[in-house]
Amino acid sequence: MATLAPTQQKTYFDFRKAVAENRLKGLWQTMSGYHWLYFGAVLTLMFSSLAKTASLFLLRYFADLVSGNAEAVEGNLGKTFVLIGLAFVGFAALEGGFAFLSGRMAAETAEGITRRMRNFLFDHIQRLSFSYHSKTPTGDLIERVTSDVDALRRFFSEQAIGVGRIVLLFFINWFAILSLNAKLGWVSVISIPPILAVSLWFFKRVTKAYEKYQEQEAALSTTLQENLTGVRVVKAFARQDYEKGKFEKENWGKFLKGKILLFMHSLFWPLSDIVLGLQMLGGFVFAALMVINNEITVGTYLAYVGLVVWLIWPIRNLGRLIVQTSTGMVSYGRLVEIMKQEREDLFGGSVTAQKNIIGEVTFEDVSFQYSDGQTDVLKNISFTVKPGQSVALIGSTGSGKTSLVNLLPRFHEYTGGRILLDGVELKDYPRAMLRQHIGIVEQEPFLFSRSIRENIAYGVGRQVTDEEVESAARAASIHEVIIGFPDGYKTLVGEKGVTLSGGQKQRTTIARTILKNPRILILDDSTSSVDTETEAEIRQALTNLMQNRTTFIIAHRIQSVMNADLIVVLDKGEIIQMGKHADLVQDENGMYRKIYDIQTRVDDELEMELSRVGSGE
Ligand code: TTP
Ligand code: MG
Repeated sequence: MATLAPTQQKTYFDFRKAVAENRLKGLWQTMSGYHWLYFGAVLTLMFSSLAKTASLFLLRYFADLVSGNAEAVEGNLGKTFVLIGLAFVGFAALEGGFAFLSGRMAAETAEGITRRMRNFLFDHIQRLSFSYHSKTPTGDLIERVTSDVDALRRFFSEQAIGVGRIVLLFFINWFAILSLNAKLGWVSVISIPPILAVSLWFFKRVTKAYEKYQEQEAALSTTLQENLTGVRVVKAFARQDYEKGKFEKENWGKFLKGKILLFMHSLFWPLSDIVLGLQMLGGFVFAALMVINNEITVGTYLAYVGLVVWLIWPIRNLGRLIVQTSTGMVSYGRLVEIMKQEREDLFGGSVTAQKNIIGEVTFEDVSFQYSDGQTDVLKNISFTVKPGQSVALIGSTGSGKTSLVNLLPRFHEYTGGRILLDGVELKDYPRAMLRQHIGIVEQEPFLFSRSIRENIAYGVGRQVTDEEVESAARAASIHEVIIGFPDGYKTLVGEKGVTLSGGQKQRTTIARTILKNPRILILDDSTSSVDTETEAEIRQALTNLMQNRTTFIIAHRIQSVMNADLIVVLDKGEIIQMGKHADLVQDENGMYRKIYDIQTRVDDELEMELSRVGSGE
């Protein structure tokens, strides 16, 4: 008995813990484990800024020395000059060195957090429910995991650290100016409160605009992704122009929303630059007047000029940063939306892995409705399959056959009645356990862009030998096709490798299911895309496979279902007939008989046609 515990389950930091209502708080929690590194980045940044400020004080001393307002060290002017020169070089080295360290640590923080987040999101997304995936566009998800995570990375590497830098630079330099002269200190910050207020107001507007922009970008990438996925349909229906128009429309939308953003920026920056420029100029004039009035020395003036540049710089950038931060916040919000999604519970359920699954399946008055649906797609379904027996589902398209079998592995939860497996309700089985024991050959076969061997061995979850893979392929009558390829089982499937036909794909997925060796087998239209000869071969393979397994067969051809132990005829989600082939064909007015008649007639005509061609008539 295989164990349920996932063997290589790696645990990532659970970002679902970091989805506080307050985005700032959530971001702080998102940094969990990186707080110290981030602190280190801020600290080294502070040292770097201090070195810069110190060099400006050195400049002040130098100017005062030259203008006779300060004393030389030990009265020795030459020695003092040498010392000043050395100190300048030293401060510059410290400033650069610490700035480098700070940048490294910030990048490390940002890359670390976002790498962890991408891993988490990938894992999280594949654990979300079927219904979530069926209603969420793939392009939108891709956009979030790539572009939004990247916006967040920029936030951590540039903006989060930028806030630290700006606050530090501002206060260090402001205190330095205050220590030079208190009056100068206050004059140089007059314009800051209004600038801050305008920045905050602007921040709110830009956040909204950026949210719209990002949504539009997601719409654009969904359009692109759908177009690429459905490229065959587009070409077959010659709808390139229509698709082009659709893409252009979304692209135009993105252009407009981008323009709004740009316009807001182009309004704000010049305005704030003018105000800050005036502020700086006013400060210079004010300080110059103080020099003339002998209130401060020339050295102090020079130091002030240097310091004020580094006081204005952070203010100027604070506005920019506040705005850029809004993009990080929006992206964070978009990621939180995914993180908040409920995961499918794979391991919850009272049945333990030790339980032996025999394979008796009972439907008791089961009804089912899709979570986003309006009506029941299954109604009053009741029947029992004994262990090892086969039940065939037949019925017109859309009658609910696929929906019915998808309830067994709990892809969806039935909404009424009960389904019992070996007498225990399905809801008591952990989903992972059910899926381990149920093998499905899907209606639309899907192969990964990997080797054929990997595709066949996919569902087993253990090392398999070449012989095992081969015998599964033989049973699915695909072995001959595979060894016909130059690389045999190592042949890649998909974009970089061979393109398999629909029937070949289907048989490969049958081989995959044979190798998995499940207790319960679901064959959803498994012979739909193959010719009659191959169909017969596959049917033989499937008959071997079905032995001693409870099997659900969905098929359109009577020949595929007539040997089943129980045939269920579905119509609009309800069972309209049920029984064995021999009994069902007796009912002249039944749907089964109608299908039977049509198919035998078509088959007979086909046979006659073929024999006529064969005999050269
Ligand atoms: P299916 O169960 O897919 O019908 P089917 O398998 O019998 O049809 P086919 O032979 O073509 O494979 O669908 C039953 C109904 O459920 C149909 O009206 C569409 C609806 N439906 C949803 O509403 N949401 C879904 O996700 C699916 C798959 C179907
Ligand atoms: Mg179907």
